[in-house]
Amino acid sequence: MQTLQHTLTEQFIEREEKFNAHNYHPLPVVIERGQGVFVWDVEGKKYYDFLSGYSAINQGHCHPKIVGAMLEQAQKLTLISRAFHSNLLGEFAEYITSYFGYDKVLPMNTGAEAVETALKLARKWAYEVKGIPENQAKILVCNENFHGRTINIISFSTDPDAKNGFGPFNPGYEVIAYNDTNALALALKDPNVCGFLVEPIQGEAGVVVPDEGYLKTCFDMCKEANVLFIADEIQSGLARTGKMLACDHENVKADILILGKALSGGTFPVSAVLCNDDIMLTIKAGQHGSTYGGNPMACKVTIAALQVLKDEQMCENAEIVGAYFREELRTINTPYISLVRGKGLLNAVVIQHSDPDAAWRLCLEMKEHGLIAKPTHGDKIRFSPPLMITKNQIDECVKIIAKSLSCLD
Ligand code: IF1
Repeated sequence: MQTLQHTLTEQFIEREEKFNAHNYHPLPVVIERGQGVFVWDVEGKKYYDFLSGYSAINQGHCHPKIVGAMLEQAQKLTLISRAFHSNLLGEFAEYITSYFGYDKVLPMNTGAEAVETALKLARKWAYEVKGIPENQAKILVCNENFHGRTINIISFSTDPDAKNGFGPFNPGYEVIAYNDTNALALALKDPNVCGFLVEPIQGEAGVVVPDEGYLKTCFDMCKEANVLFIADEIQSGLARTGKMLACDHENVKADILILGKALSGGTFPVSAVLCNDDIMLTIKAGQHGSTYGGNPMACKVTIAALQVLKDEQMCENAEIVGAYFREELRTINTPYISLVRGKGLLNAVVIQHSDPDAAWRLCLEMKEHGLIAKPTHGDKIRFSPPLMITKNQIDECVKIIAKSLSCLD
Protein backbone atom coordinates (compact mmCIF):
# COMPACT_ATOMS: atom_id res chain seq x y z
CA MET A 1 0.00 0.00 0.00
CA GLN A 2 2.76 2.38 1.02
CA THR A 3 4.10 2.37 -2.55
CA LEU A 4 0.75 3.44 -4.03
CA GLN A 5 -0.41 5.74 -1.27
CA HIS A 6 1.70 8.81 -0.59
CA THR A 7 2.48 9.68 2.99
CA LEU A 8 0.97 12.83 4.39
CA THR A 9 4.38 14.49 4.18
CA GLU A 10 4.73 13.62 0.51
CA GLN A 11 1.28 14.99 -0.26
CA PHE A 12 2.11 18.35 1.31
CA ILE A 13 5.43 18.54 -0.51
CA GLU A 14 3.90 17.61 -3.85
CA ARG A 15 1.30 20.33 -3.60
CA GLU A 16 3.88 22.90 -2.61
CA GLU A 17 6.15 21.97 -5.50
CA LYS A 18 3.29 22.07 -7.95
CA PHE A 19 2.08 25.56 -7.05
CA ASN A 20 4.95 27.34 -5.34
CA ALA A 21 8.10 28.70 -6.94
CA HIS A 22 11.14 26.45 -6.71
CA ASN A 23 13.42 29.02 -5.12
CA TYR A 24 14.45 26.80 -2.19
CA HIS A 25 15.57 23.23 -1.61
CA PRO A 26 14.07 22.37 1.78
CA LEU A 27 14.61 19.27 3.88
CA PRO A 28 11.67 16.90 3.28
CA VAL A 29 9.85 17.64 6.53
CA VAL A 30 6.52 19.46 6.82
CA ILE A 31 6.14 21.44 10.02
CA GLU A 32 2.75 22.45 11.37
CA ARG A 33 3.34 23.50 14.98
CA GLY A 34 6.06 24.99 17.19
CA GLN A 35 6.63 25.69 20.85
CA GLY A 36 9.89 26.92 22.35
CA VAL A 37 12.79 24.83 21.03
CA PHE A 38 10.49 22.22 19.47
CA VAL A 39 8.45 21.86 16.29
CA TRP A 40 6.06 19.11 15.19
CA ASP A 41 5.48 17.82 11.66
CA VAL A 42 2.19 16.86 10.04
CA GLU A 43 2.69 13.23 11.09
CA GLY A 44 2.96 14.32 14.74
CA LYS A 45 6.74 13.77 15.00
CA LYS A 46 8.60 16.16 17.30
CA TYR A 47 11.93 17.81 16.47
CA TYR A 48 14.49 20.13 17.98
CA ASP A 49 14.63 23.16 15.66
CA PHE A 50 18.33 23.86 15.06
CA LEU A 51 17.77 26.60 12.49
CA SER A 52 15.34 28.84 14.42
CA GLY A 53 14.03 30.42 11.22
CA TYR A 54 17.57 31.57 10.36
CA SER A 55 17.72 33.23 13.81
CA ALA A 56 14.29 34.89 13.65
CA ILE A 57 13.10 32.55 16.41
CA ASN A 58 15.74 33.47 19.03
CA GLN A 59 12.97 33.75 21.65
CA GLY A 60 11.61 30.30 20.72
CA HIS A 61 8.54 29.32 18.72
CA CYS A 62 5.26 31.01 19.59
CA HIS A 63 6.54 32.76 22.70
CA PRO A 64 3.37 33.46 24.73
CA LYS A 65 4.34 37.06 25.58
CA ILE A 66 5.15 37.94 21.96
CA VAL A 67 2.13 36.15 20.49
CA GLY A 68 0.02 37.66 23.28
CA ALA A 69 1.13 41.19 22.36
CA MET A 70 0.38 40.47 18.72
CA LEU A 71 -3.11 39.08 19.37
CA GLU A 72 -4.03 41.91 21.69
CA GLN A 73 -2.97 44.58 19.21
CA ALA A 74 -4.47 42.70 16.24
CA GLN A 75 -7.91 43.21 17.75
CA LYS A 76 -7.37 46.90 18.25
CA LEU A 77 -5.45 48.39 15.32
CA THR A 78 -3.14 46.65 12.86
CA LEU A 79 -2.13 49.34 10.36
CA ILE A 80 -2.72 53.02 9.87
CA SER A 81 0.21 53.86 7.56
CA ARG A 82 2.62 56.68 8.17
CA ALA A 83 0.19 59.17 6.62
CA PHE A 84 -1.16 59.46 10.17
CA HIS A 85 0.36 59.08 13.61
CA SER A 86 -0.33 56.06 15.78
CA ASN A 87 -0.37 55.97 19.56
CA LEU A 88 2.40 53.33 19.52
CA LEU A 89 5.11 54.56 17.17
CA GLY A 90 6.56 56.98 19.70
CA GLU A 91 6.50 54.39 22.47
CA PHE A 92 8.25 51.87 20.23
CA ALA A 93 10.83 54.40 19.03
CA GLU A 94 11.65 55.53 22.57
CA TYR A 95 11.91 51.94 23.75
CA ILE A 96 14.21 50.68 20.99
CA THR A 97 16.47 53.75 20.86
CA SER A 98 17.08 53.64 24.61
CA TYR A 99 17.52 49.84 24.44
CA PHE A 100 20.38 50.22 21.95
CA GLY A 101 21.55 53.75 22.77
CA TYR A 102 20.87 55.70 19.57
CA ASP A 103 19.07 59.00 18.91
CA LYS A 104 16.66 57.66 16.32
CA VAL A 105 15.17 54.58 14.66
CA LEU A 106 13.74 54.03 11.19
CA PRO A 107 11.39 51.02 11.11
CA MET A 108 11.03 48.79 8.04
CA ASN A 109 9.87 45.20 7.52
CA THR A 110 12.31 42.74 5.96
CA GLY A 111 16.02 42.58 6.56
CA ALA A 112 16.79 43.49 2.95
CA GLU A 113 14.71 46.66 3.27
CA ALA A 114 16.59 47.67 6.39
CA VAL A 115 19.91 47.12 4.60
CA GLU A 116 18.68 49.26 1.70
CA THR A 117 17.67 51.92 4.21
CA ALA A 118 21.13 51.90 5.78
CA LEU A 119 22.77 52.23 2.36
CA LYS A 120 20.50 55.14 1.47
CA LEU A 121 21.31 56.84 4.78
CA ALA A 122 25.04 56.39 4.18
CA ARG A 123 24.77 57.99 0.74
CA LYS A 124 22.62 60.88 1.93
CA TRP A 125 25.13 61.48 4.73
CA ALA A 126 27.96 61.28 2.18
CA TYR A 127 26.54 64.14 0.12
CA GLU A 128 25.05 66.33 2.84
CA VAL A 129 27.53 65.91 5.69
CA LYS A 130 30.80 64.49 4.37
CA GLY A 131 30.66 66.54 1.17
CA ILE A 132 31.31 63.84 -1.41
CA PRO A 133 30.58 65.05 -4.99
CA GLU A 134 27.15 64.05 -6.30
CA ASN A 135 26.77 60.40 -7.37
CA GLN A 136 30.36 59.60 -6.40
CA ALA A 137 29.73 57.95 -3.00
CA LYS A 138 31.21 54.50 -2.60
CA ILE A 139 30.31 51.87 -0.01
CA LEU A 140 32.70 49.07 0.96
CA VAL A 141 31.38 45.56 1.50
CA CYS A 142 32.99 42.18 2.20
CA ASN A 143 33.70 39.11 0.18
CA GLU A 144 31.17 36.29 0.81
CA ASN A 145 28.68 38.76 2.29
CA PHE A 146 24.97 38.08 2.66
CA HIS A 147 22.71 41.09 3.13
CA GLY A 148 19.52 40.12 1.29
CA ARG A 149 18.14 39.57 -2.17
CA THR A 150 17.15 42.89 -3.74
CA ILE A 151 18.79 43.77 -7.05
CA ASN A 152 20.82 46.50 -5.34
CA ILE A 153 22.08 44.18 -2.60
CA ILE A 154 22.94 41.32 -4.95
CA SER A 155 24.83 43.87 -7.04
CA PHE A 156 27.61 43.52 -4.46
CA SER A 157 27.13 39.81 -3.70
CA THR A 158 29.99 37.44 -4.49
CA ASP A 159 27.75 34.35 -4.48
CA PRO A 160 27.04 33.27 -8.07
CA ASP A 161 23.74 31.60 -7.08
CA ALA A 162 22.45 34.78 -5.49
CA LYS A 163 23.68 37.01 -8.30
CA ASN A 164 24.02 35.38 -11.70
CA GLY A 165 21.30 36.03 -14.23
CA PHE A 166 19.92 39.10 -12.48
CA GLY A 167 22.04 41.85 -14.04
CA PRO A 168 22.58 44.64 -14.89
CA PHE A 169 23.96 45.53 -11.47
CA ASN A 170 24.21 48.75 -9.53
CA PRO A 171 27.47 50.66 -9.24
CA GLY A 172 28.79 52.34 -6.09
CA TYR A 173 30.19 49.36 -4.18
CA GLU A 174 33.62 47.86 -3.73
CA VAL A 175 34.11 44.35 -2.41
CA ILE A 176 37.08 43.81 -0.10
CA ALA A 177 38.31 40.69 1.71
CA TYR A 178 36.54 39.87 5.00
CA ASN A 179 38.63 39.65 8.15
CA ASP A 180 41.44 41.61 6.47
CA THR A 181 42.23 45.02 7.96
CA ASN A 182 44.89 45.68 5.33
CA ALA A 183 42.28 45.38 2.60
CA LEU A 184 40.14 47.90 4.44
CA ALA A 185 43.08 50.29 4.95
CA LEU A 186 43.79 50.25 1.23
CA ALA A 187 40.15 50.79 0.24
CA LEU A 188 39.72 53.63 2.74
CA LYS A 189 42.30 55.68 0.82
CA ASP A 190 39.56 56.63 -1.65
CA PRO A 191 38.07 59.89 -0.29
CA ASN A 192 34.70 59.05 -1.85
CA VAL A 193 34.15 56.11 0.49
CA CYS A 194 31.27 56.91 2.85
CA GLY A 195 30.47 53.59 4.50
CA PHE A 196 31.70 50.11 5.37
CA LEU A 197 28.92 47.51 5.52
CA VAL A 198 29.86 44.39 7.47
CA GLU A 199 28.39 41.31 9.14
CA PRO A 200 30.08 40.92 12.57
CA ILE A 201 29.86 37.19 11.91
CA GLN A 202 29.17 35.99 8.38
CA GLY A 203 26.13 33.74 8.55
CA GLU A 204 25.54 32.52 5.04
CA ALA A 205 29.25 31.97 4.47
CA GLY A 206 28.95 29.23 7.11
CA VAL A 207 29.25 31.12 10.41
CA VAL A 208 32.63 32.71 9.77
CA VAL A 209 33.86 34.38 12.96
CA PRO A 210 36.53 37.01 12.22
CA ASP A 211 39.72 37.30 14.28
CA GLU A 212 39.39 38.88 17.70
CA GLY A 213 39.85 42.63 17.38
CA TYR A 214 38.88 42.77 13.71
CA LEU A 215 35.67 44.72 14.26
CA LYS A 216 37.29 47.17 16.67
CA THR A 217 40.21 47.82 14.33
CA CYS A 218 37.85 48.31 11.38
CA PHE A 219 35.71 50.67 13.44
CA ASP A 220 38.73 52.76 14.45
CA MET A 221 39.98 52.88 10.87
CA CYS A 222 36.57 54.03 9.66
CA LYS A 223 36.50 56.77 12.32
CA GLU A 224 39.92 57.94 11.22
CA ALA A 225 38.75 58.13 7.59
CA ASN A 226 35.38 59.74 8.41
CA VAL A 227 33.56 56.67 7.06
CA LEU A 228 30.40 55.17 8.58
CA PHE A 229 30.74 51.75 10.17
CA ILE A 230 27.50 49.95 9.24
CA ALA A 231 26.80 46.70 11.12
CA ASP A 232 24.36 44.19 9.65
CA GLU A 233 23.27 42.46 12.87
CA ILE A 234 20.14 41.00 11.28
CA GLN A 235 21.38 37.50 11.96
CA SER A 236 24.13 37.99 14.56
CA GLY A 237 22.23 40.42 16.79
CA LEU A 238 19.55 40.13 19.47
CA ALA A 239 21.34 37.80 21.90
CA ARG A 240 22.19 35.14 19.32
CA THR A 241 25.96 35.22 19.93
CA GLY A 242 25.83 35.63 23.71
CA LYS A 243 25.69 39.45 23.73
CA MET A 244 22.79 41.67 22.70
CA LEU A 245 24.81 42.55 19.58
CA ALA A 246 27.77 40.67 18.14
CA CYS A 247 29.61 44.03 18.00
CA ASP A 248 29.30 44.20 21.81
CA HIS A 249 31.97 41.49 22.06
CA GLU A 250 34.47 44.15 20.98
CA ASN A 251 32.71 47.17 22.49
CA VAL A 252 32.06 48.56 19.04
CA LYS A 253 29.06 50.83 18.62
CA ALA A 254 28.23 50.94 14.92
CA ASP A 255 27.37 54.30 13.36
CA ILE A 256 24.44 52.58 11.66
CA LEU A 257 22.94 49.45 13.22
CA ILE A 258 20.70 47.16 11.15
CA LEU A 259 18.31 44.76 12.90
CA GLY A 260 15.68 42.31 11.66
CA LYS A 261 14.61 38.71 12.08
CA ALA A 262 14.21 38.18 15.87
CA LEU A 263 13.04 41.76 16.34
CA SER A 264 9.54 40.29 16.08
CA GLY A 265 10.42 36.89 17.56
CA GLY A 266 9.51 35.21 14.28
CA THR A 267 5.92 36.39 14.15
CA PHE A 268 6.04 38.64 11.07
CA PRO A 269 8.63 40.79 9.27
CA VAL A 270 9.95 43.66 11.37
CA SER A 271 13.30 45.35 10.76
CA ALA A 272 14.88 48.59 11.89
CA VAL A 273 17.82 50.89 11.34
CA LEU A 274 19.28 52.82 14.25
CA CYS A 275 21.69 55.77 14.17
CA ASN A 276 22.22 59.22 15.61
CA ASP A 277 20.66 62.45 14.40
CA ASP A 278 23.63 63.61 12.30
CA ILE A 279 22.93 60.65 10.02
CA MET A 280 19.21 59.96 10.44
CA LEU A 281 18.02 63.51 9.96
CA THR A 282 19.61 63.70 6.50
CA ILE A 283 16.51 61.83 5.28
CA LYS A 284 13.55 64.20 5.14
CA ALA A 285 9.81 63.70 4.70
CA GLY A 286 8.96 61.92 1.47
CA GLN A 287 12.48 60.65 0.82
CA HIS A 288 12.11 57.11 2.20
CA GLY A 289 9.47 54.88 3.73
CA SER A 290 7.27 51.81 3.60
CA THR A 291 3.54 51.08 3.95
CA TYR A 292 3.98 48.62 6.79
CA GLY A 293 7.07 50.13 8.42
CA GLY A 294 6.38 51.03 12.05
CA ASN A 295 2.83 49.63 12.02
CA PRO A 296 1.08 49.34 15.40
CA MET A 297 1.34 45.54 15.56
CA ALA A 298 5.06 45.73 14.80
CA CYS A 299 5.49 48.33 17.53
CA LYS A 300 3.79 46.21 20.18
CA VAL A 301 5.37 42.95 19.07
CA THR A 302 8.89 44.41 18.91
CA ILE A 303 8.69 45.84 22.42
CA ALA A 304 7.55 42.42 23.67
CA ALA A 305 10.23 40.56 21.70
CA LEU A 306 13.03 42.79 23.02
CA GLN A 307 11.64 42.62 26.56
CA VAL A 308 11.63 38.81 26.45
CA LEU A 309 15.33 38.75 25.46
CA LYS A 310 16.20 40.68 28.63
CA ASP A 311 13.64 39.19 31.03
CA GLU A 312 14.63 35.64 30.15
CA GLN A 313 18.38 36.34 30.15
CA MET A 314 18.80 35.02 26.66
CA CYS A 315 22.26 36.58 26.17
CA GLU A 316 23.57 34.80 29.23
CA ASN A 317 22.01 31.49 28.23
CA ALA A 318 23.30 31.74 24.65
CA GLU A 319 26.81 32.45 25.96
CA ILE A 320 26.89 29.62 28.52
CA VAL A 321 24.97 26.94 26.65
CA GLY A 322 26.66 27.86 23.35
CA ALA A 323 30.15 27.35 24.82
CA TYR A 324 28.99 24.07 26.36
CA PHE A 325 27.53 22.96 23.01
CA ARG A 326 30.79 23.58 21.10
CA GLU A 327 32.75 21.75 23.83
CA GLU A 328 30.43 18.75 23.62
CA LEU A 329 30.49 18.75 19.81
CA ARG A 330 34.28 18.62 19.92
CA THR A 331 34.19 15.51 22.14
CA ILE A 332 32.31 13.53 19.46
CA ASN A 333 34.71 10.90 18.18
CA THR A 334 34.25 11.12 14.40
CA PRO A 335 36.40 11.63 11.32
CA TYR A 336 33.57 13.55 9.62
CA ILE A 337 33.54 16.81 11.58
CA SER A 338 36.66 18.76 10.64
CA LEU A 339 35.76 22.00 12.39
CA VAL A 340 33.34 23.35 15.01
CA ARG A 341 33.00 27.11 15.07
CA GLY A 342 30.72 29.88 16.24
CA LYS A 343 29.86 32.21 19.06
CA GLY A 344 27.06 31.85 21.57
CA LEU A 345 24.33 29.82 19.87
CA LEU A 346 25.33 30.78 16.30
CA ASN A 347 27.39 27.74 15.36
CA ALA A 348 28.36 25.55 12.45
CA VAL A 349 30.28 22.36 11.81
CA VAL A 350 32.27 21.66 8.68
CA ILE A 351 31.69 18.16 7.33
CA GLN A 352 34.62 16.34 5.81
CA HIS A 353 33.72 13.41 3.56
CA SER A 354 34.43 12.01 0.10
CA ASP A 355 30.71 12.35 -0.76
CA PRO A 356 29.89 15.99 -1.56
CA ASP A 357 26.30 15.30 -0.36
CA ALA A 358 27.43 14.13 3.07
CA ALA A 359 26.14 17.22 4.94
CA TRP A 360 22.73 16.84 3.30
CA ARG A 361 22.63 13.11 4.14
CA LEU A 362 23.58 13.86 7.73
CA CYS A 363 20.73 16.40 7.97
CA LEU A 364 18.30 13.78 6.66
CA GLU A 365 19.54 11.31 9.26
CA MET A 366 19.33 13.85 12.12
CA LYS A 367 15.78 14.57 11.04
CA GLU A 368 14.96 10.86 11.50
CA HIS A 369 16.32 11.14 15.05
CA GLY A 370 14.36 14.30 15.87
CA LEU A 371 16.63 17.26 15.07
CA ILE A 372 16.27 19.53 12.04
CA ALA A 373 19.15 21.60 10.65
CA LYS A 374 20.17 22.72 7.18
CA PRO A 375 23.44 22.54 5.26
CA THR A 376 24.91 25.76 3.87
CA HIS A 377 27.51 26.04 1.12
CA GLY A 378 27.47 22.26 0.67
CA ASP A 379 29.74 21.08 3.46
CA LYS A 380 28.70 23.17 6.47
CA ILE A 381 25.76 22.67 8.80
CA ARG A 382 24.47 25.57 10.85
CA PHE A 383 23.43 24.76 14.43
CA SER A 384 21.45 27.66 15.87
CA PRO A 385 18.69 26.52 18.23
CA PRO A 386 16.35 28.94 20.04
CA LEU A 387 18.15 30.72 22.87
CA MET A 388 16.29 29.14 25.79
CA ILE A 389 17.67 25.68 25.06
CA THR A 390 19.05 24.01 28.21
CA LYS A 391 22.25 22.05 28.82
CA ASN A 392 20.19 18.88 29.30
CA GLN A 393 18.54 19.41 25.95
CA ILE A 394 21.96 20.06 24.40
CA ASP A 395 23.15 16.72 25.81
CA GLU A 396 20.26 15.00 24.07
CA CYS A 397 20.95 16.89 20.82
CA VAL A 398 24.67 16.06 20.84
CA LYS A 399 23.69 12.38 21.25
CA ILE A 400 21.42 12.70 18.21
CA ILE A 401 24.20 14.34 16.17
CA ALA A 402 26.77 11.72 17.26
CA LYS A 403 24.42 8.82 16.50
CA SER A 404 23.45 10.30 13.12
CA LEU A 405 27.09 10.67 12.01
CA SER A 406 27.30 6.88 11.64
CA CYS A 407 25.13 7.19 8.51
CA LEU A 408 28.29 8.52 6.81
CA ASP A 409 30.30 5.31 7.45
C1 IF1 B 1 17.24 33.56 2.29
C2 IF1 B 1 21.49 33.00 4.83
C3 IF1 B 1 20.62 33.16 7.02
C4 IF1 B 1 20.96 38.06 6.72
C5 IF1 B 1 21.75 39.20 6.93
C6 IF1 B 1 20.23 40.54 5.75
C7 IF1 B 1 19.39 39.47 5.50
C8 IF1 B 1 19.76 38.21 5.98
C9 IF1 B 1 23.03 39.08 7.71
C10 IF1 B 1 18.12 39.69 4.71
C11 IF1 B 1 18.91 37.06 5.68
C12 IF1 B 1 18.41 34.79 5.49
C13 IF1 B 1 17.50 34.93 4.32
C14 IF1 B 1 17.31 33.55 3.77
C15 IF1 B 1 18.49 32.77 4.19
C16 IF1 B 1 19.11 33.58 5.23
C17 IF1 B 1 20.38 33.26 5.74
F1 IF1 B 1 21.73 31.71 4.84
F2 IF1 B 1 21.29 33.36 3.61
F3 IF1 B 1 22.55 33.64 5.30
F4 IF1 B 1 19.84 33.61 7.89
F5 IF1 B 1 21.66 32.60 7.44
N1 IF1 B 1 21.37 40.39 6.44
N2 IF1 B 1 19.22 35.88 5.87
O1 IF1 B 1 21.33 36.85 7.18
O2 IF1 B 1 16.99 39.57 5.52
O3 IF1 B 1 15.35 40.23 3.76
O4 IF1 B 1 15.55 37.84 4.39
O5 IF1 B 1 14.57 39.48 5.99
O6 IF1 B 1 17.21 34.64 1.69
O7 IF1 B 1 17.22 32.47 1.72
P1 IF1 B 1 15.54 39.26 4.86
